[in-house]
Amino acid sequence: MSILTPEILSELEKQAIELPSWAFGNSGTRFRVFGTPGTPRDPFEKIADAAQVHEHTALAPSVALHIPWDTCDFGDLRKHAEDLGMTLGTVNSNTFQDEDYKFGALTHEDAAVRRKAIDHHLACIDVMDATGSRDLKIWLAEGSNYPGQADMRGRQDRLNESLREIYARLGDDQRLVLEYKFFEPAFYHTDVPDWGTSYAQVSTLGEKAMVCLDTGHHAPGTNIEFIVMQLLRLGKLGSFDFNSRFYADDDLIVGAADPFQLFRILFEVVRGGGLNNPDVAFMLDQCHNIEDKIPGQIRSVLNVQEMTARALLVDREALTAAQRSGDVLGANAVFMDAFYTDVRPALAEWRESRGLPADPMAAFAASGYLERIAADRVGGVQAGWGA
Ligand code: PSV
Ligand code: MN
Repeated sequence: MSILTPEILSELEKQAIELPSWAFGNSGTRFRVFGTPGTPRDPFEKIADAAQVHEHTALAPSVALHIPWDTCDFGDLRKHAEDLGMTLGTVNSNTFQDEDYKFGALTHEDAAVRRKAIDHHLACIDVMDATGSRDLKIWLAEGSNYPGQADMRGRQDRLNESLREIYARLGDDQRLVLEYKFFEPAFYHTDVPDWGTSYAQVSTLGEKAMVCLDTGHHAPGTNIEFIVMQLLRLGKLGSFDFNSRFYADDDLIVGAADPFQLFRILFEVVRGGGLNNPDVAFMLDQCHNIEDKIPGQIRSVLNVQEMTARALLVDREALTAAQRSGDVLGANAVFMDAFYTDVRPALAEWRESRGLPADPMAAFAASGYLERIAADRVGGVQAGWGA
């Protein structure tokens, strides 16, 4: 008998993780962006690569777009995605790569710059209308570098005004998710640095505004699962950007840096009713600096699946009993037993029973897809940050 019960398997079967289109383009650090043979030259090729992740895992049926990086005919892109069995997901705005935004965008002192930034978001909502996307994700690279440089209070007020205008344009079935990040590119203050600020802002907008939690956007040592618990409790956890980090916003493969932290986060997701809950979108925000992009994404979605399985294995009854009776070590043992359970053989068997490869990494490597795109995608400009 498999260690994964039919109840657990039915939860795992419903799991869907959105891939970031930008993961398939070239990325790097501020020192160097490395190219890879076969890197997509346009959004159509990015979607084709994302479809490979889904084909081998049945875990990743949608792709998030970044505007303007993925600008194209969105009707055609939608059709292309649907032909490949994929959908277009979250639309990410970008107010961090334009000269006018040096001192801010939605918070800028100058009304003309704010207008331009708001209009960009309204254009993103037009994209959502064309792609059928539900969520607009806003991450703002806004803040200041020196004490006294900026009126932090005024910026918070202007941010709220700008967000209200964007929110007002959302359709009935559309949402806005506001992502926070504690620093970078600003080094002294950031306008949306933490979940509390994001929550304070989105709470004034309405029900269709939620918080986006990027797992790489906290100070070292932050108890991220506590934030997950609190946002779920408040009904304001709109989405995750999953990745992992050793130092700052490293954007590494999910679960690579701290698998136990991923387990703790997913346990709170399960505990708080966030698993397979349409209100809580699971996305990856991970960029590959040196590893092959498609298998990198396959590894990430499998890591999320494995840790979800382990989180579902926690004996909740035994845990609650131990918690209630003050059995500190007993409660911890129940928790750790699930974390230390190797679910990989059971997942491989289950995959095979569904007509999927037991080992998606090996199956993708054997498929020859990477060699094919390296041979076919000759000429043109490889996509990367800014394209
Ligand atoms: C910012 O660091 C971020 O996490 C946001 O989600 C951006 O949209 C994304 O990275 C891509 O640069
Ligand atoms: Mn992110």
